[in-house]
Order: sequence, then structure tokens, then C-alpha cells
Amino acid sequence: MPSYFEDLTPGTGLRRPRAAFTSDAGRLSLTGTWLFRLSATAEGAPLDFLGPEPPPGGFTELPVPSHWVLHGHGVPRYTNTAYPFPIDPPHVPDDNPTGDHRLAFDLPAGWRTADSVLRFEGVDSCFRVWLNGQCLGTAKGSRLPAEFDAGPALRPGPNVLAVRVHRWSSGSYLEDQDMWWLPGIFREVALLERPVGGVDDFFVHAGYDHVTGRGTLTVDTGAPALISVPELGIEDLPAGREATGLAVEPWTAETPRLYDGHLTTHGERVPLRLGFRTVAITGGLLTVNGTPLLLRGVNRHEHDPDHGRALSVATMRADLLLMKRHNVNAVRTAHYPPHPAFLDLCDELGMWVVDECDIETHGFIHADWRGNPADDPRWEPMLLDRMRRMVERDKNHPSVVVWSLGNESHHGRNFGVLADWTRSRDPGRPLHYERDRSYRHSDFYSLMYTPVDEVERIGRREEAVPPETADDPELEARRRALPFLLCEYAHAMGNGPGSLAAYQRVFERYPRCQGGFVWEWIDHGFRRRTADGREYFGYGGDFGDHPHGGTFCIDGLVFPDRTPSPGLAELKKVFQPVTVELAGARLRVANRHAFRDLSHLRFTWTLEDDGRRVAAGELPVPRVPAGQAAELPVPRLPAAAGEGWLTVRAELAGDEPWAAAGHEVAWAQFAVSAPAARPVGPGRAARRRGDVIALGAGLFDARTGVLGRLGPLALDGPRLDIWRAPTDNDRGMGANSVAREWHRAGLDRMEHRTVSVAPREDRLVVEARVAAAGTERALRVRYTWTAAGPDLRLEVHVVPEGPWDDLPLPRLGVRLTLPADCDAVRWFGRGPGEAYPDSREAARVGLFATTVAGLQTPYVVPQENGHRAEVRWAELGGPRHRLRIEGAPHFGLTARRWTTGDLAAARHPTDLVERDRVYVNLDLAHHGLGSASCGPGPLPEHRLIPTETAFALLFRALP
Ligand code: IPT
Repeated sequence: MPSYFEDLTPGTGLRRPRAAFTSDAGRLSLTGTWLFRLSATAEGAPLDFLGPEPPPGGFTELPVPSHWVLHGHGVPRYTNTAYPFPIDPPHVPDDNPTGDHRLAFDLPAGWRTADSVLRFEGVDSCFRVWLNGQCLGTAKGSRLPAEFDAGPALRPGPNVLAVRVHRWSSGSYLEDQDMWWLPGIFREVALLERPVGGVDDFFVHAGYDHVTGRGTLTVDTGAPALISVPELGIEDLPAGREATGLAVEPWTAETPRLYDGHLTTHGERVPLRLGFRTVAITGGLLTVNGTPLLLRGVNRHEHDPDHGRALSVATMRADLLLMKRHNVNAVRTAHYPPHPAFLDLCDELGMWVVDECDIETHGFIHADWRGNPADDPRWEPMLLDRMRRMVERDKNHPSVVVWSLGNESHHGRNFGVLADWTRSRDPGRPLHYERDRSYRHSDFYSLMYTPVDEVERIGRREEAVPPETADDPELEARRRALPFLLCEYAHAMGNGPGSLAAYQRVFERYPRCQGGFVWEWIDHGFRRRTADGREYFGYGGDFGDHPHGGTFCIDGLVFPDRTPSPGLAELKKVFQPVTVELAGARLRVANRHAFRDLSHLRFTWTLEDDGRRVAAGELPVPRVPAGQAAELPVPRLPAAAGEGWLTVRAELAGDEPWAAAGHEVAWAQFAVSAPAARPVGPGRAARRRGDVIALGAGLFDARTGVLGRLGPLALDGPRLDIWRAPTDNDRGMGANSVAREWHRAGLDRMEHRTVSVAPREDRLVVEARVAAAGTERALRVRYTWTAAGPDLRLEVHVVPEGPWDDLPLPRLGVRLTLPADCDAVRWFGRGPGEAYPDSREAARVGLFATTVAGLQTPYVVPQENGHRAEVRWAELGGPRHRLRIEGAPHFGLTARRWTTGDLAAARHPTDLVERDRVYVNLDLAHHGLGSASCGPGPLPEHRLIPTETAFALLFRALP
């Protein structure tokens, strides 16, 4: 017998979906401490908690909103595509954790109406509700509001609200997003007064005509109402009547101008926040107010490391502030409508939003899409209900410019139903759906994780015809005329993503490419502690959850606690809305905003000589309009004695709602003078004395040729090293795994065989062959040491031997160890953060200092990190020893208190235990990062293919 949690209805007793709004009518928040009881099955506990009598034993306190699994009742479960239950639609297993929730509340005195409404903003995944023992109905659709008529059951004074929530339901088949399964009443619950003659719903149409520069306003309501916008001189405009010729400043994400107004009926007054803008697809481009957009976007899931999807408004604001400060201008609400307050904040702070419906049936991929709800008419009501609830709730937000029908649900007839309904209900916004590759229900050509060269072909409209439209020229012509979005790209899992700059160059070059959304904003990790109290972030499997998707939920630009990762720093640089180029004796400042001129920015310059500031000033940049550029003379610079760098910065001239004056928006750097070349002095003789060879300040092992002492400093190495702890992107996905090839080739276990150690009159020459057990590939290496004064100079010459084909190396460099007290690090090179070949835009050339600990990036899943690029020189030292290393000209620097093997074996940062040495890598090169954890690997130019190579380093022990 089908029950409400397994049937194909969206719910029972639900009111018609409508806009989210506040008003002067009463609102009683029902958030706070409720009583809670968990049972193992849907009907495992009696309905003994509905009435006014005290509930039976077994209830404990639980905050609402919350997910009960984050409060000690069961565990969160993470899966990517696979359903955590058998594919048996619409059924769910008998084991169906069910949470009974109960709240006793008092109706405030003077509560005005019997027509009250009980509103739930989000309950995961299915629930039944009773008020004073009377059943009001049932609902599904976790990330969507549900309203019930509460009037007939409501009583003056004390009332009892009871809610039974099931973890699994037929609705769960539509909610297979790549995220934690988190049951519960996780958004607010409130009782709303519905005054007689009140406002039931309204639809604001606030347009802007960029040709006339005038706005229009119509507010549609079901019943008579009057609209006032005092700032625009609109007073008592009847609902349904259009006001035209309004002298408005338009709303854009760059200039989020809102006008306060109100809507009144004789029973209710609703505040309005109006943003005037017109969204259109014209000439194959997404435009707002006539201007094409370039979306610099991120995919945002709702996640908090302690509260899951029960986010505070402060956290939502924190997300938006972080995004704005990192030059992000667009959010795809992956993959469900966000908390409504998030959209209020987007209106206020300025963000282009693709609002996505709570629909994903991804797990049917494991049944070759047999039974996919998207193509089954029986599921149409449930799917359409979700689209309606989203569109009705969010339709009045100027920030929402695109509706997305859902994610990763293959294709099917029901999407046609959703698209038709949405187009007729809201012709003012285009639709997005990616997975139906005919794009018949989408106003965008949209893909995920497409390689850069393919995006470039799309930009030129030279992409191959997809099979889905091959037989339908009309449909293919329509598809080819659509604007292009990458609804997901640059998988930000672990260290990475690489190639952000390469994508951006293509987006900026081809108008058809209107940008994209990096996958994804935040790592979905949950805060945990080791037995001895050290904090870390858990992922799939850490809770005994099984089956699970492991670390695949740790793929964000910010760590679970919203600490920006190096990937976000890179994104900020690549997304910067102002670029500065040096063209001869002139600086070219280009404004890449779509709407805003540059008058809100203050430009300054500094000149650094070998990293030390020697001059600075303001740069008088004119008011460059959006999309235009200006040229100005390079400031008069004093001559630099060493390596001179001119840095130009654009910072906020005044406070913005999202950052304070002085916040850096963009920067650029130009080399203006090169360092003087260093003469190489005459070499000294290398002399053997028993087991050691002495050369200048160095003492070498006579058998292996390895440097063991430099002046007072005990070290071990440098020796060739090509291994790095694989990144998530090295590990890749499925067959696309360079790390697997590396392991197969034994690159993680290369051994040295010393071929010869030859002390000469002016040098020491050590030859070795470096290879892995059981393989024939090798690297022949010659270390040539020369000494001049206190300096030892090393030249490393590498020749690959055997069939390397196109197997890239993880890195190419040398490794040495230093005493543990060599903890302070200074360097002149790129910094302050880590950088890799295809993620180095954010690192500027300068003089930096930190500690060995400060060099580490604590990725939630330990992996290669912390590499400082293009280092000219570095000093590592402590109270007793100091080592200076110079490049010829540059090297990459990594230093840690654990080995590469330790790093590769750790599952959490808390697994890493400091050893009694500092492990230092000095690299000529690294393999790029790419984003092969879901997408393409590094671009060809960033693959580290072994060839004959030489590089040099200089070592000096400092007092
Ligand atoms: C894509 C999903 O849409 C997204 O939710 C996430 O799972 C991402 O992958 C990987 O982290 S789907 C994938 C098959 C391209």
C-alpha cells in the first residue's frame, strides 16, 4: 500500500506556491528548541506526540532548524551519484530514519486571523504535519517552501505542532545531488497571519529600457492592491497597471540599485525592494539592460562545517562578501534553490544568479537511465511542482536572471513540461538546462568540464554537431545560435584548479562564451576532532557511512570553514575586472566591467628594487567607461640597481557594501630592470680525505658523492627528486589518472645508483642513474659541484633514458634535508602564496618571509602543496644555522617537516607528524595541476615531459 512518503504526489494539503515576502501582518517564528525522537523506520514509533498531553519518554531536545544527524542522532551520509538505497522507484527501504519533532507554543494575544498559514522553508526529505492533533498535510521537495492552512486547527493560547520527517521518500529520487544526505527541518518554520483582504501573492515586473534610459513597473496581484515608490514619485499605482517613463538607475550586479516601495491592500502592507532591469537574449547573447554579460561565476552549495545546510544569514552574507571580494559576479545555486535570504542578499550586494531547481536524478545513470523520472509521465506532477515552487518563491528577485531546470537528470519529456510552464509564467527570464544535449528546453548551449580548446571552437561556432541534433537541422540551427555557458568547469578539488587563466582568455576573446561557474564554492567537510582534541574536517566514510563518495565532496575554492584556498586567490586574479598592460612607455588600463566606470577605484604604483620598495605614487586614471580602455604614461621611475618591478594596484576609493575602502580589486606587475649577471669565479680543487671529499665549504660522501656538510650546517642532499604527493587532480577520475601511470612506472620509488664520483682540480663530478625497481626507464644525472669563496655551485644535468614516451614527471628538481631548527624562511620570488605552472597568476614577485609551517596549505585531504615559484633566492634558518640558496635564475621551493611519502599517505592533516628534519625541495619544474579530478588534465604546455635538461643552484651557509 503506497504511503505518502512513497507515492508520486508532491504532498497533500499544500497551499498554492507564491512569492516569499514579509509584511506588516503577524509572523510567529517557530524556530528554537523542539522535542525530538528518532526511530529506525517510517512507522517505527506510534503517533503519540501529537496532542497537548506531555509527550512520552524518548524525546530529547533538538534545535530547529537543524539536521538531526549533526546532533548525535545517526550519521550524515555522503554519496556522489549513487543513490544510498536500491534503485526501486518510488520505493525506499524499510530502514528509513524518521524524526518526530514537537513544539508547544503559545499563540500571542491579539493574533488577528483565523486564516493563518504554517510555512516551512525547507524540510528534508518528506514530512507530515499536525497542529493540535489535526493533520494539515504532507510535503516533499526538500529545498522548497511548503505552506499549510493552519487556521481551523489553531487555538488561542497553547498549541502543539508535531512534524514527522522521513529521511528517505520518493522525493529522494529527485534529490541525488552530489552532497551529504542531511535529513531534518533545516530551514525556518513560521506561523503567518493572513489578514482578511491581505496580499496572497504578487509578481513584480520592473524593466529597464537601455535605449530610452527609462524604467517601467507593473506589479501583478490576484486582488486589488496599490503600489507606492516614493523615490520615483509613484503613489498608489493600481496593481496590474503599468507605470512607464520612470527615471530610474538600473539594477545590475555591479550597481545593485534598489528602490524601496510598498504594496498595500486594505488588509496588509508589504515592503518592496525593486531593481529595474531587463534580461534578454539578443543576437545570440545573454544581455541585461542591453549589455552582454560575462559571468565570472561559482557553483554554490549551502554548506556549513557544523550545521550542514542549516546556514545562518551571517554565513550567507559571509559567502557573498567573500565572493564579491574575489571578483566573483555570478552564482549558480547548485543544485537547488538556496535559502530565500541568500537571494535578498544577492539583490542587495549585487550578484547574477542562476536559480536552479531541486531536481537531480543522477543515480539512474547506474541503471542506464532506465526508469529516469525525467522521462516518466507519472513523475510529471512532482517535477512540475518543484519548478513552480521555485519560480513562484523567487520571481521577484532582480538578481535572479536565469532559471535552471535542474542538474544531471539526463533528458526526458518532463523537462519540456517544466520549460513550457516556466516560459508562460515568466517570459522575462531565459532557461538553462545542460544535460539534454539537444538544448530544446534551454536558452543556453551549456556544458561541463569542457577542455579549453573545445571552448575556443565553440566561441568560433565551429563545434561539431552533437548527435542529439544531427538529424534535426532546425534544432541544430537553434542550438548553434545559443549563447554558451560552462555551467561547471575548473574542478577545484584539492590543489587546483589549473588553467583558470586559459579559460578566461577564451571567455574574454569570444562573445558567444559568456563565462561559466567554477565547480565549486566550498569543501563540504564536517568539523571533527581527533581523540586528543585536534580539529580536522571529515568527508565521506569518516562517519562509518557506507557506501560513500569519499573525498569527492572536498572540491571547493574555500575550505569548509571558509578559509580561502589558493585556488580562490588565483580565481580573484583571473576574474579581475580591470587589467593593466605595459605597452611601450604607456600603461593601458582596460575596464572589464559591463556597466560600471572606474571612478570607484584608486590606482597606485610602487617600484621595488630586489623586493625593496624604492618609489611609489598615485596613478591618475580617468573615468574609463565600462568596456573601454585608457592609456597613460608610465610614471617616471628612478633607476633600480637590481631586479626592478613596477606594481600597479586598483583599490576601492571608498567603502562599498561588500568591502572597505582600500580593498584591492586588481593588480599587475611589470619587470622594469633585470638583475646584474653574477660572474662565475675560478673553481677550486676537490680533494679526497678518507671517506669524504672536501670542496670549498662542502664535505661530500666519497662513495655516493652526496653533500653532508656545508660549513657548520649538517645536510643531506641535494639529490635528484621527481616525486610529489599526488594531488586530487593527479589522481584524476577513472582512467584519466596520471598518478596511476606514475605509480605504475614506479616514480614514487626511484632509487639512486652512483655511477662515479670524480674529484677534479676545479670541480667534483658525480654521476648517477635514477630508476625504479623492475623498470627500464631511468634518468641519468650528472651533478657538477664547483666552489667559489663560501659558495658551492651545483649544476644538475639530466638525460632521460629508455621509453618515457609521453609520461610526464611529477616534478624535476633536487631534495635535501636540513636540521629541524631551520624554521624561518625568507625568499625573493613569487608569493606570498603557493603557485604551480598553470595556477600562478595570483603570486606576485616580491620579498616574503614566513615559517616552514607557514609554507603549508592545509588541504582537507593532504597532497602536494606549498610550492613557491620562481624563487631567485631563499634563506632557511634558525638560531644556529642558515642556508642561502640562489637560483640561476629561478627555482621552485618547498619545505616541510615531513616527507613526500608521509604527505601522500596522510588521510587528514592531523595524520602528519613532524619529523626531526626539514625536507626541502628545489625544483626546476612541476607538472601542471589541471582539473582531471573531474575534467581535463593540464594543458600540453604544462605537462612536464622529460627531456635533456640542465639547471643550477648556489648554496651558502650563512653565519
Ligand atoms: C558534476 C555534477 O553536476 C556536480 O554536482 C558535481 O558532482 C561535479 O560533477 C563533480 O564534483 S557531474 C559530472 C558527471 C561531470
